[in-house]
Amino acid sequence: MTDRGTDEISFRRTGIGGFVVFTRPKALNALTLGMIRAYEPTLADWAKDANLRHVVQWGDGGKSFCAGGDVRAVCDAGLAAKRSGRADPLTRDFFFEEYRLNRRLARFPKPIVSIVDGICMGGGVGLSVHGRYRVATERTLFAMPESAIGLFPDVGGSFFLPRLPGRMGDFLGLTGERIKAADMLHLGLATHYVESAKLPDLIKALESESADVVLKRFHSDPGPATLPALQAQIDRCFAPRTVEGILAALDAEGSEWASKLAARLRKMSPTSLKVSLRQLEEGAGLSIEDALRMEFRLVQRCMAADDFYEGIRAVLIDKDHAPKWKPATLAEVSAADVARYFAPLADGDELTFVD
Ligand code: QUE
Repeated sequence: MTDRGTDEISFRRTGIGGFVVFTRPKALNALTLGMIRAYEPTLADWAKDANLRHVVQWGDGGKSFCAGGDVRAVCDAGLAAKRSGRADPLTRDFFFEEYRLNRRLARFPKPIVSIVDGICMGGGVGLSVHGRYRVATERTLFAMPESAIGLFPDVGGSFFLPRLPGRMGDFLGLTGERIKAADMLHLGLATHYVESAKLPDLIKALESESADVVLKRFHSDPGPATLPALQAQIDRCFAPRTVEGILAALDAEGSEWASKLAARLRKMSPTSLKVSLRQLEEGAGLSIEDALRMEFRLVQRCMAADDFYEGIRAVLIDKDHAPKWKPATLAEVSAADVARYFAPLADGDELTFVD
Protein backbone atom coordinates (compact mmCIF):
# COMPACT_ATOMS: atom_id res chain seq x y z
CA MET A 1 0.00 0.00 0.00
CA THR A 2 1.20 3.52 -0.78
CA ASP A 3 3.02 5.31 2.02
CA ARG A 4 1.90 8.90 1.81
CA GLY A 5 4.01 10.01 4.78
CA THR A 6 5.74 13.40 4.63
CA ASP A 7 8.03 15.34 6.98
CA GLU A 8 4.85 16.53 8.78
CA ILE A 9 2.96 13.25 9.24
CA SER A 10 4.02 9.60 9.26
CA PHE A 11 2.08 6.40 8.65
CA ARG A 12 3.04 2.88 9.71
CA ARG A 13 1.09 -0.29 9.09
CA THR A 14 2.09 -2.91 11.68
CA GLY A 15 0.17 -6.03 12.76
CA ILE A 16 -3.51 -5.21 13.22
CA GLY A 17 -2.93 -1.45 13.58
CA GLY A 18 -2.48 1.60 11.41
CA PHE A 19 -0.23 4.09 13.25
CA VAL A 20 -0.28 7.82 12.50
CA VAL A 21 2.14 10.36 13.99
CA PHE A 22 1.94 14.14 13.64
CA THR A 23 5.56 15.25 13.27
CA ARG A 24 5.63 19.05 13.56
CA PRO A 25 6.63 19.26 17.24
CA LYS A 26 8.13 22.76 16.89
CA ALA A 27 4.67 24.00 15.76
CA LEU A 28 2.96 21.88 18.44
CA ASN A 29 1.83 19.61 15.57
CA ALA A 30 -0.57 22.24 14.21
CA LEU A 31 -2.44 20.71 11.28
CA THR A 32 -1.39 21.78 7.77
CA LEU A 33 -3.13 21.21 4.44
CA GLY A 34 -0.27 18.88 3.52
CA MET A 35 -0.98 16.69 6.55
CA ILE A 36 -4.69 16.60 5.70
CA ARG A 37 -3.96 15.66 2.08
CA ALA A 38 -1.71 12.80 3.15
CA TYR A 39 -4.04 11.52 5.90
CA GLU A 40 -7.37 11.46 4.04
CA PRO A 41 -6.41 8.92 1.31
CA THR A 42 -4.51 6.82 3.86
CA LEU A 43 -7.71 6.49 5.89
CA ALA A 44 -9.63 5.57 2.73
CA ASP A 45 -7.11 2.76 2.08
CA TRP A 46 -7.14 1.59 5.69
CA ALA A 47 -10.94 1.40 5.76
CA LYS A 48 -10.68 -1.32 3.08
CA ASP A 49 -7.69 -3.17 4.61
CA ALA A 50 -9.23 -6.36 6.04
CA ASN A 51 -6.22 -7.01 8.32
CA LEU A 52 -6.40 -3.57 9.93
CA ARG A 53 -8.51 -3.54 13.09
CA HIS A 54 -7.89 -0.02 14.40
CA VAL A 55 -6.07 3.26 13.79
CA VAL A 56 -3.84 4.76 16.48
CA GLN A 57 -2.75 8.42 16.31
CA TRP A 58 -0.59 10.71 18.42
CA GLY A 59 1.69 13.75 18.24
CA ASP A 60 5.48 13.72 18.27
CA GLY A 61 7.51 15.61 20.87
CA GLY A 62 5.72 14.90 24.16
CA LYS A 63 4.12 18.36 24.39
CA SER A 64 1.21 18.32 22.00
CA PHE A 65 -1.23 16.01 20.25
CA CYS A 66 -2.21 18.84 17.86
CA ALA A 67 -2.54 22.51 18.85
CA GLY A 68 -5.06 23.34 16.13
CA GLY A 69 -5.18 24.18 12.48
CA ASP A 70 -2.24 25.94 10.86
CA VAL A 71 -4.23 29.16 11.09
CA ARG A 72 -1.11 31.31 10.68
CA ALA A 73 -0.68 30.02 7.10
CA VAL A 74 -4.38 30.49 6.36
CA CYS A 75 -4.19 34.03 7.73
CA ASP A 76 -1.15 34.90 5.59
CA ALA A 77 -2.87 33.54 2.48
CA GLY A 78 -6.10 35.40 3.20
CA LEU A 79 -4.32 38.72 3.81
CA ALA A 80 -2.28 38.38 0.60
CA ALA A 81 -5.50 37.65 -1.29
CA LYS A 82 -7.24 40.68 0.19
CA ARG A 83 -4.31 42.93 -0.82
CA SER A 84 -3.94 41.57 -4.36
CA GLY A 85 -7.67 41.30 -5.01
CA ARG A 86 -7.09 37.73 -6.21
CA ALA A 87 -8.57 34.79 -4.35
CA ASP A 88 -6.17 32.47 -2.54
CA PRO A 89 -7.33 28.87 -2.53
CA LEU A 90 -6.00 28.16 0.99
CA THR A 91 -8.77 30.04 2.84
CA ARG A 92 -11.25 27.71 1.13
CA ASP A 93 -9.28 24.49 0.62
CA PHE A 94 -7.83 24.28 4.13
CA PHE A 95 -11.22 24.23 5.87
CA PHE A 96 -12.96 22.26 3.10
CA GLU A 97 -10.44 19.45 3.35
CA GLU A 98 -10.07 19.65 7.14
CA TYR A 99 -13.83 19.29 7.69
CA ARG A 100 -13.97 16.44 5.18
CA LEU A 101 -11.22 14.70 7.18
CA ASN A 102 -13.18 15.33 10.40
CA ARG A 103 -16.17 13.60 8.82
CA ARG A 104 -14.08 10.68 7.52
CA LEU A 105 -12.73 10.16 11.04
CA ALA A 106 -16.27 10.38 12.47
CA ARG A 107 -17.58 7.77 10.01
CA PHE A 108 -14.49 5.53 9.97
CA PRO A 109 -15.74 1.93 10.15
CA LYS A 110 -13.16 0.75 12.75
CA PRO A 111 -12.04 2.11 16.13
CA ILE A 112 -9.71 5.12 16.13
CA VAL A 113 -7.54 5.46 19.23
CA SER A 114 -6.28 9.02 19.79
CA ILE A 115 -3.47 9.30 22.30
CA VAL A 116 -4.02 12.83 23.50
CA ASP A 117 -0.75 13.37 25.39
CA GLY A 118 -0.30 17.15 25.68
CA ILE A 119 -2.11 20.03 23.98
CA CYS A 120 -5.28 19.20 22.09
CA MET A 121 -7.07 22.30 20.92
CA GLY A 122 -9.25 23.36 18.00
CA GLY A 123 -8.20 21.35 14.96
CA GLY A 124 -6.62 18.74 17.26
CA VAL A 125 -9.99 18.19 18.89
CA GLY A 126 -11.49 17.65 15.43
CA LEU A 127 -8.93 14.92 14.75
CA SER A 128 -9.61 13.06 18.00
CA VAL A 129 -13.07 13.71 19.40
CA HIS A 130 -15.05 11.98 16.63
CA GLY A 131 -13.16 8.68 16.94
CA ARG A 132 -14.14 5.81 19.26
CA TYR A 133 -11.40 6.12 21.91
CA ARG A 134 -9.57 9.16 23.34
CA VAL A 135 -6.77 8.47 25.81
CA ALA A 136 -5.85 11.37 28.09
CA THR A 137 -2.69 11.62 30.21
CA GLU A 138 -1.38 13.83 33.02
CA ARG A 139 -0.11 16.19 30.29
CA THR A 140 -3.37 16.61 28.37
CA LEU A 141 -4.84 20.11 27.89
CA PHE A 142 -8.10 20.31 25.97
CA ALA A 143 -9.82 23.46 24.66
CA MET A 144 -11.90 24.93 21.85
CA PRO A 145 -10.22 28.40 21.82
CA GLU A 146 -11.44 29.73 18.47
CA SER A 147 -13.57 32.60 19.77
CA ALA A 148 -10.29 34.28 20.84
CA ILE A 149 -9.11 34.43 17.22
CA GLY A 150 -12.33 35.65 15.61
CA LEU A 151 -13.56 32.19 14.66
CA PHE A 152 -16.03 29.82 16.34
CA PRO A 153 -15.75 26.26 17.70
CA ASP A 154 -15.55 24.40 14.40
CA VAL A 155 -14.20 20.96 13.30
CA GLY A 156 -17.49 19.45 14.42
CA GLY A 157 -17.89 21.57 17.57
CA SER A 158 -21.49 22.17 16.48
CA PHE A 159 -22.01 18.42 16.76
CA PHE A 160 -20.19 17.37 19.95
CA LEU A 161 -20.45 20.49 22.15
CA PRO A 162 -24.29 20.66 22.30
CA ARG A 163 -24.29 16.96 23.29
CA LEU A 164 -22.34 17.61 26.52
CA PRO A 165 -24.28 17.81 29.82
CA GLY A 166 -26.40 20.92 30.46
CA ARG A 167 -24.76 24.12 29.22
CA MET A 168 -21.22 22.68 29.30
CA GLY A 169 -20.88 22.93 25.51
CA ASP A 170 -21.77 26.62 25.49
CA PHE A 171 -19.32 27.18 28.35
CA LEU A 172 -16.42 25.38 26.63
CA GLY A 173 -17.22 26.73 23.15
CA LEU A 174 -17.67 30.38 24.11
CA THR A 175 -15.00 30.83 26.78
CA GLY A 176 -12.30 28.52 25.36
CA GLU A 177 -11.80 27.13 28.89
CA ARG A 178 -8.86 24.70 29.12
CA ILE A 179 -9.59 21.43 30.84
CA LYS A 180 -7.49 18.46 31.94
CA ALA A 181 -7.81 14.68 31.92
CA ALA A 182 -10.15 14.18 34.88
CA ASP A 183 -12.70 16.65 33.52
CA MET A 184 -12.37 15.27 30.00
CA LEU A 185 -13.13 11.80 31.34
CA HIS A 186 -16.05 13.14 33.37
CA LEU A 187 -17.54 14.71 30.23
CA GLY A 188 -16.78 11.75 27.97
CA LEU A 189 -14.34 13.84 25.93
CA ALA A 190 -11.75 11.26 27.00
CA THR A 191 -12.64 7.57 27.29
CA HIS A 192 -9.50 6.43 29.16
CA TYR A 193 -6.65 7.75 31.30
CA VAL A 194 -3.13 6.36 30.96
CA GLU A 195 0.06 7.78 32.52
CA SER A 196 2.34 9.06 29.75
CA ALA A 197 5.20 6.79 30.89
CA LYS A 198 3.09 3.78 29.89
CA LEU A 199 2.31 4.99 26.36
CA PRO A 200 5.16 3.16 24.55
CA ASP A 201 3.89 -0.16 25.95
CA LEU A 202 0.29 0.78 25.11
CA ILE A 203 1.21 1.56 21.50
CA LYS A 204 3.20 -1.70 21.21
CA ALA A 205 0.24 -3.72 22.53
CA LEU A 206 -2.03 -2.17 19.89
CA GLU A 207 0.06 -3.86 17.17
CA SER A 208 -1.42 -7.22 18.14
CA GLU A 209 -4.38 -6.84 20.55
CA SER A 210 -7.79 -5.26 20.15
CA ALA A 211 -8.18 -1.68 21.36
CA ASP A 212 -10.93 -2.33 23.93
CA VAL A 213 -8.87 -5.04 25.69
CA VAL A 214 -5.64 -3.01 25.69
CA LEU A 215 -7.28 0.20 26.89
CA LYS A 216 -9.07 -1.58 29.74
CA ARG A 217 -5.73 -2.98 30.91
CA PHE A 218 -3.80 0.33 30.78
CA HIS A 219 -6.55 2.57 32.15
CA SER A 220 -6.13 4.14 35.61
CA ASP A 221 -7.84 6.76 37.78
CA PRO A 222 -7.07 10.39 36.82
CA GLY A 223 -8.18 11.76 40.21
CA PRO A 224 -11.11 14.07 40.93
CA ALA A 225 -12.78 16.22 38.29
CA THR A 226 -13.38 19.93 38.97
CA LEU A 227 -16.35 20.55 36.66
CA PRO A 228 -19.06 18.66 38.59
CA ALA A 229 -18.87 21.33 41.31
CA LEU A 230 -19.33 24.06 38.67
CA GLN A 231 -22.10 22.45 36.59
CA ALA A 232 -24.97 24.22 38.37
CA GLN A 233 -23.32 27.64 37.98
CA ILE A 234 -22.49 26.88 34.34
CA ASP A 235 -26.08 25.82 33.63
CA ARG A 236 -27.40 28.97 35.31
CA CYS A 237 -25.02 31.44 33.65
CA PHE A 238 -25.16 29.95 30.16
CA ALA A 239 -28.94 29.40 30.14
CA PRO A 240 -29.76 32.79 28.54
CA ARG A 241 -29.95 32.49 24.76
CA THR A 242 -28.21 35.78 24.01
CA VAL A 243 -24.58 36.68 24.65
CA GLU A 244 -25.74 39.84 26.45
CA GLY A 245 -27.94 37.65 28.67
CA ILE A 246 -25.06 35.31 29.48
CA LEU A 247 -22.85 38.27 30.45
CA ALA A 248 -25.62 39.68 32.64
CA ALA A 249 -26.05 36.30 34.33
CA LEU A 250 -22.29 36.04 34.97
CA ASP A 251 -22.28 39.59 36.39
CA ALA A 252 -25.25 38.74 38.62
CA GLU A 253 -23.55 35.61 39.93
CA GLY A 254 -21.16 37.71 42.04
CA SER A 255 -18.44 35.04 42.33
CA GLU A 256 -14.80 35.46 41.34
CA TRP A 257 -15.21 32.53 38.93
CA ALA A 258 -18.08 34.30 37.16
CA SER A 259 -16.47 37.75 37.03
CA LYS A 260 -13.27 36.31 35.54
CA LEU A 261 -15.27 34.50 32.88
CA ALA A 262 -17.27 37.64 32.06
CA ALA A 263 -14.02 39.61 31.70
CA ARG A 264 -12.64 36.93 29.38
CA LEU A 265 -15.77 36.93 27.20
CA ARG A 266 -15.69 40.73 26.96
CA LYS A 267 -12.24 40.50 25.30
CA MET A 268 -13.46 38.16 22.58
CA SER A 269 -14.82 39.00 19.16
CA PRO A 270 -18.46 40.13 19.56
CA THR A 271 -19.28 38.64 16.17
CA SER A 272 -17.62 35.33 17.08
CA LEU A 273 -19.56 35.10 20.33
CA LYS A 274 -22.93 35.72 18.71
CA VAL A 275 -22.24 33.42 15.76
CA SER A 276 -20.93 30.70 18.12
CA LEU A 277 -23.96 30.78 20.40
CA ARG A 278 -26.34 30.36 17.47
CA GLN A 279 -24.07 27.72 15.91
CA LEU A 280 -24.21 25.62 19.09
CA GLU A 281 -28.00 25.91 19.22
CA GLU A 282 -28.39 24.83 15.60
CA GLY A 283 -25.88 22.01 15.95
CA ALA A 284 -27.88 20.21 18.64
CA GLY A 285 -30.24 18.89 15.97
CA LEU A 286 -27.78 18.24 13.12
CA SER A 287 -25.91 15.19 11.82
CA ILE A 288 -22.13 15.47 11.73
CA GLU A 289 -22.36 16.14 7.97
CA ASP A 290 -24.93 18.93 8.33
CA ALA A 291 -22.98 20.39 11.26
CA LEU A 292 -19.78 20.54 9.20
CA ARG A 293 -21.66 21.96 6.19
CA MET A 294 -22.98 24.75 8.43
CA GLU A 295 -19.50 25.35 9.86
CA PHE A 296 -18.06 25.64 6.36
CA ARG A 297 -20.53 28.42 5.57
CA LEU A 298 -19.56 30.17 8.80
CA VAL A 299 -15.82 29.86 8.28
CA GLN A 300 -16.04 31.20 4.73
CA ARG A 301 -17.89 34.27 6.10
CA CYS A 302 -15.17 34.65 8.72
CA MET A 303 -12.50 34.55 5.97
CA ALA A 304 -14.31 37.39 4.18
CA ALA A 305 -14.59 39.51 7.36
CA ASP A 306 -11.88 41.09 9.54
CA ASP A 307 -11.86 39.54 13.01
CA PHE A 308 -10.00 36.33 12.11
CA TYR A 309 -7.01 38.27 10.72
CA GLU A 310 -7.02 40.62 13.71
CA GLY A 311 -7.30 37.67 16.12
CA ILE A 312 -4.31 35.90 14.56
CA ARG A 313 -2.33 39.15 14.69
CA ALA A 314 -3.13 39.69 18.37
CA VAL A 315 -2.67 36.09 19.55
CA LEU A 316 -0.08 34.45 17.27
CA ILE A 317 1.87 37.24 15.49
CA ASP A 318 2.25 40.34 17.71
CA LYS A 319 1.07 38.43 20.81
CA ASP A 320 -0.22 41.67 22.37
CA HIS A 321 -3.53 39.89 23.13
CA ALA A 322 -5.27 43.22 22.51
CA PRO A 323 -7.36 42.67 19.36
CA LYS A 324 -9.38 45.54 17.91
CA TRP A 325 -12.56 43.80 16.77
CA LYS A 326 -14.85 45.10 14.02
CA PRO A 327 -17.57 45.69 15.13
CA ALA A 328 -16.15 46.34 18.60
CA THR A 329 -19.31 45.89 20.69
CA LEU A 330 -22.07 43.32 21.02
CA ALA A 331 -24.68 46.03 20.44
CA GLU A 332 -23.31 46.64 16.95
CA VAL A 333 -23.79 42.99 15.91
CA SER A 334 -27.44 42.59 14.93
CA ALA A 335 -29.40 39.36 14.53
CA ALA A 336 -29.43 40.07 10.79
CA ASP A 337 -25.61 40.33 10.79
CA VAL A 338 -25.43 36.93 12.49
CA ALA A 339 -28.03 35.43 10.12
CA ARG A 340 -25.88 36.39 7.11
CA TYR A 341 -23.13 34.05 8.37
CA PHE A 342 -25.55 31.12 8.22
CA ALA A 343 -26.90 31.72 4.70
CA PRO A 344 -26.07 29.05 2.11
CA LEU A 345 -23.02 29.64 -0.08
CA ALA A 346 -23.30 29.92 -3.86
CA ASP A 347 -24.10 26.66 -5.66
CA GLY A 348 -20.88 24.71 -6.06
CA ASP A 349 -19.20 26.43 -3.09
CA GLU A 350 -20.82 24.31 -0.37
CA LEU A 351 -18.97 21.60 1.56
CA THR A 352 -19.60 18.18 0.04
CA PHE A 353 -18.49 14.69 1.07
CA VAL A 354 -17.16 11.70 -0.82
CA ASP A 355 -17.00 8.10 0.39
C1 QUE B 1 -7.05 29.79 19.05
C2 QUE B 1 -6.82 28.86 18.07
C3 QUE B 1 -5.52 28.43 17.77
C4 QUE B 1 -4.44 28.99 18.49
C5 QUE B 1 -4.70 29.94 19.48
C6 QUE B 1 -5.99 30.34 19.74
C7 QUE B 1 -5.21 27.46 16.75
C8 QUE B 1 -3.85 27.12 16.54
C9 QUE B 1 -2.84 27.71 17.31
C10 QUE B 1 -1.44 27.42 17.16
C11 QUE B 1 -0.60 27.32 18.28
C12 QUE B 1 0.75 27.06 18.15
C13 QUE B 1 1.31 26.92 16.91
C14 QUE B 1 0.51 27.04 15.78
C15 QUE B 1 -0.85 27.29 15.91
O1 QUE B 1 -3.16 28.61 18.25
O2 QUE B 1 -6.14 26.93 16.09
O3 QUE B 1 1.09 26.91 14.56
O4 QUE B 1 2.67 26.67 16.76
O5 QUE B 1 -3.52 26.22 15.58
O6 QUE B 1 -6.24 31.26 20.70
O7 QUE B 1 -7.86 28.31 17.39
